[in-house]
Amino acid sequence: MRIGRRALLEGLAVSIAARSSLADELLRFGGTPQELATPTAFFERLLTPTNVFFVRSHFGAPSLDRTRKLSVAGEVKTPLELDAETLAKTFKETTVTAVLQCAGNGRALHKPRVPGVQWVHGGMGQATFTGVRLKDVLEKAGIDASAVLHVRATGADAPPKPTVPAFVRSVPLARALDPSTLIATKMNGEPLTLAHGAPLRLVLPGWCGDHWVKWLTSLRVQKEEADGFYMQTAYRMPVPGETDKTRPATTFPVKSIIGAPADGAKGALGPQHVVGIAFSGDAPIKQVEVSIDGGTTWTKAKLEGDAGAGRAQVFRHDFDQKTPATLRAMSRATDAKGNTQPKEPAWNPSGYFWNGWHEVTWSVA
Ligand SMILES: Nc1nc2c(c(=O)[nH]1)N[C@H]1C(S)=C(S)[C@@H](COP(=O)(O)O)O[C@H]1N2
Ligand SMILES: [Mo]
Repeated sequence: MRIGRRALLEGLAVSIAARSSLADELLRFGGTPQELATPTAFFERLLTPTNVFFVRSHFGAPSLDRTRKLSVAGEVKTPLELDAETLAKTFKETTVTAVLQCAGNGRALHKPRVPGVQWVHGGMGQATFTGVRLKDVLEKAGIDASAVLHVRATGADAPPKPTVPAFVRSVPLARALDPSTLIATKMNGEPLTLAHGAPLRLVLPGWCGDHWVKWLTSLRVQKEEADGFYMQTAYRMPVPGETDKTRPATTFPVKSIIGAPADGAKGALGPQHVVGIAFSGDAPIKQVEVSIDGGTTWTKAKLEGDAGAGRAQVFRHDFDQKTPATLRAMSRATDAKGNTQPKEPAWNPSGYFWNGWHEVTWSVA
């Protein structure tokens, strides 16, 4: 079955070679190079290398233009036109470590199946993002921070034909003014690659990837949420208790993924190391529990890395296996607000935010 094959592919243990920006290790969906998954094997470390970092671009990248200007306009006192160089000279540089995750990551695991990119676990990664605070840029342009406003963002990528809607998004002003929201110029310490939005992209730690507009060309402060398919139809979740009402998908839920051992691996007797990453868009991770008896008993794993909302930590659970066996490990994370990864996440019509317990099976002899 296709899900099985995908899961297997995403889980394959691959060695990382320093290669071009779009590494061979990335796992391709369909025929386009713009839906590329990070192999699960990379989720045993804090930072996902850029050359295996998942890519999701609806229409493909525009040309690479590191001097492309970003305009800041709308309900502002002084409209601005800035390129990456001016931005870096004018505003203070900041770095955040954050998970970038597609809202549809895990879609292949929702039951019943939902059409769309069939991500298993690889529609995500964690990187450091460096740039300037969106807040500083908006304040320089002059905004009324007390008004109910939205910041509409567009990128330089164009739809394949005029009848296809452009990728236009907006974020509420309050989120735009959050100190963690950046206009990034660098990822993992290097200038942004074209696939990841060079020269400028939005970064919104804790919120799903569709808000992280790449190849940024325009920011417009306006009274309404942005119009158009990508804001009004796609990337929305049902509002609980209200029929036919939806709201934009924003904060991704608590989740953990086991990066090693790989599902289906064959290993040696002796020390076994279950390693993965855990994160929540809503709050720092409080604990990750691992079960090696099918969910009957759970042990707290060791956590590594700094805790923070929208930020992944590594978890580890070691045990010793003296006799040949087929082993199974399950992980479940809980965040500081008490949200716990469910065994079976709630289904939704677009197949967003799958965050069920992760399980791997391997054998030792
Ligand atoms: N301009 C533009 N920005 C975009 C997209 C796009 O198609 N065009 N895709 C979005 C989606 S749905 C996701 S999940 C992230 C993926 O970011 P990445 O390709 O750097 O991993 O970019 C977002 N930003
Ligand atoms: Mo996405």
